Amino acid sequence: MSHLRFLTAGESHGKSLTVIIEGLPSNLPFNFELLNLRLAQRQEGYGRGGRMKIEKDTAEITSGVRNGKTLGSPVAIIIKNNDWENWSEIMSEFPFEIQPGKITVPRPGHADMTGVQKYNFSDIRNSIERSSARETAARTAAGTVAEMLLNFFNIKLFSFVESIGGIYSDYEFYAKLLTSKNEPAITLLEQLQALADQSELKMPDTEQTFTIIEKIKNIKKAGDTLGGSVITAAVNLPPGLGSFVHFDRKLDAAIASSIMSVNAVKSVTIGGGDYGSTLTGSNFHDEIILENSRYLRNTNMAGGIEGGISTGMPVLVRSIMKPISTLMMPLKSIDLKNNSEIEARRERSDFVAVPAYSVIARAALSFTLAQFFLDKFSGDSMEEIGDNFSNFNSKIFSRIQENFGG
Ligand code: EPS
Repeated sequence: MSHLRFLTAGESHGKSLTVIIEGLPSNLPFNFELLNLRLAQRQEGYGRGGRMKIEKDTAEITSGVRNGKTLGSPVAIIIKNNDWENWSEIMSEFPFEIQPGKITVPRPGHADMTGVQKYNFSDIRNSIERSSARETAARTAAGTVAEMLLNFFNIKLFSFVESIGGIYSDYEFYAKLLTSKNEPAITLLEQLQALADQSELKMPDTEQTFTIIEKIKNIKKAGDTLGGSVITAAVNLPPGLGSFVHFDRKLDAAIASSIMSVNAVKSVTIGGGDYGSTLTGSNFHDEIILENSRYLRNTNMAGGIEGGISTGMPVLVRSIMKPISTLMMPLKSIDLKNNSEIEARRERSDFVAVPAYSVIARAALSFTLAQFFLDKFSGDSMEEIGDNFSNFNSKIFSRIQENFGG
């Protein structure tokens, strides 16, 4: 498997987030603008809470990049938490001089209870800090560096909101993507992304945006929260990423894992997987066609992956984020200090984070695709990888003719 990997560190209200990306080749032009754009986009979206007014995420590159290009050494990125100054005593690394108030009531749906049970904590604050979705800023940074690598080879990434609180976009765009050929799907994705980039909800539909914002306002007033679904895609991938030879080399399984690991994600579907329980085989599967010396598909229910291997069609992923679990109209819980029944704790939080999640999902998909890309076309410099990539790509068709031609 590819050596490309990353590690993040950082508590939500600690000093900063750190990410180290290891296994990048040398000579990748570093797109500082794209990195800060993705970090800023992750902070946007109607429905965020007070914290996003405090933070202004920017990436400080502390190693691995010189003169605008990667060196092949680990790339380290720091993102400061502006909120730290309000938390420096509560989050101090040194023994407390005065013990801050302990949190003893776990919120349903959060990692509060599971963290306490697993790590033997005496303060739920210790569960909250690392399980917070603040960590996704660091993951977005890692994924955006991967996106730079993919962009270099003309592989483009897309991600936007499909629905929030059960209200879908007017356009039946996911069904269209699943039933389109390669080129029309790329054009449609470009159009949808351009629309989504202008929307406060990162949703390619201005009419529904208004209805949904009204719904979020009402939900917020009622002390409740909403989830939603996101479509994430990659185009211009070569065929041949991933493998069927072993379960841990399947591209679809790896994508599902990296997307599902984003906070609050409860469902991931590749292509038209959701329709697999109702359609017949002849309606589900994509016919193989020959277009400009490329074996492609007439439709894309497989979501660009067959047998755990990329087909060359767009990779299509639909995922679902559950509603935020911090409620201002709390559910019941138990106070761990005396086991009495009590309402769960209210605290500052987002009401809807689906637009932000769409940015994180793109980063998660990018990182996994870059791992599989480097696995197939491995090399120490971008030039060496480029040679391996074009050598494979330019010969796919002719090799099949040699192998099967009469
Ligand atoms: C989060 C709770 C909120 C969110 C946070 C995720 O933070 P706070 O507890 O400081 O109000 O704003 O998201 C981020 C900080 C972020 O950068 O996305 C949670 O409990 O997961």
